[in-house]
Amino acid sequence: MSLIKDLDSILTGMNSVAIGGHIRPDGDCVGSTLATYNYLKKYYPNIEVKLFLQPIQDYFRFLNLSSDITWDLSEDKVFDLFIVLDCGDADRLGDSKKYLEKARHTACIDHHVSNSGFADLEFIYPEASSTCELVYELMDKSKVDKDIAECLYVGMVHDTGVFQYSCTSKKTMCYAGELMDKGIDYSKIVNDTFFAKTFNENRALGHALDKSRLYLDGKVVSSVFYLSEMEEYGIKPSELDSVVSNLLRTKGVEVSIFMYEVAPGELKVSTRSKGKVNVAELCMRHGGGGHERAAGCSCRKSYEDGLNEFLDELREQI
Ligand SMILES: [Mn+2]
Repeated sequence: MSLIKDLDSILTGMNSVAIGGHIRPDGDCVGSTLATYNYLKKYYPNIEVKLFLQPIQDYFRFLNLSSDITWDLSEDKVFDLFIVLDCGDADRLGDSKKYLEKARHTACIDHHVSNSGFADLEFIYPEASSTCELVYELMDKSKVDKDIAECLYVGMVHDTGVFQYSCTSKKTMCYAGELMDKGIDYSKIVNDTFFAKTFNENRALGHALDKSRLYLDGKVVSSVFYLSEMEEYGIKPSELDSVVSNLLRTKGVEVSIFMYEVAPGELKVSTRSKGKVNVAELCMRHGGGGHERAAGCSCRKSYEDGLNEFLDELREQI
């Protein structure tokens, strides 16, 4: 295992490179892989490069060369180098892992605390806000053009909750400022990829907030959404992603809980904390997991019974 000095140094002598990220790619995963892909396409035209990712959200499609992303894994190819980005575990690559296993060289650029160290070349810093921050650090900054800057900015915005979460550092802000200098439409990027919602999503969010109730002297807020309501509002469960963080904005609240039905009799539980309560521990006791301030699990009881269990456990901590 050795440390990556810069991106250019690991590309010299390579004829074929594969780039991959985690399954169900988020903004940082899409941004870091596409930034690297654009860099190779522009400055290393002689390298054959492939970018393997599962289908991405429509709002990331404005990024340059996003249409080159493929999940066609039928070719039996041995790449000179496989670059893994924003992925702490080889299994989270999904089926593209087979190219990693056969590649002559492997590199990993990542910021997950849990990274198991599976590549020959590494650049892993859990304190970094995003993988995009690390990718920018490894690139020759004079070669970062507007297309690459847009990709990197998307990743930083998404993994910091628009520069809000505690992972945001002075360095993050400095890098973001340098990317703004490349002429990107930073305001549009934030709105279109992070805040914008469909009309139905917004109406459903309003309904979920309207149904919310306070518990434990106003320290916990909770709401629920059933399949019948999703049908009524014309939305999918994945379009309720922002409800739980919106609930947490309630003044005086320490923990927000949002449950939504994913199949008859099965609720998905999503929790957020402002910091006093470790919701990862709470969800782990119910077979789930996550981070201290954002975690989830499943519930096969009624909403009322499930919520009462959580409240009993939270009562001691709050
Ligand atoms: Mn990330």
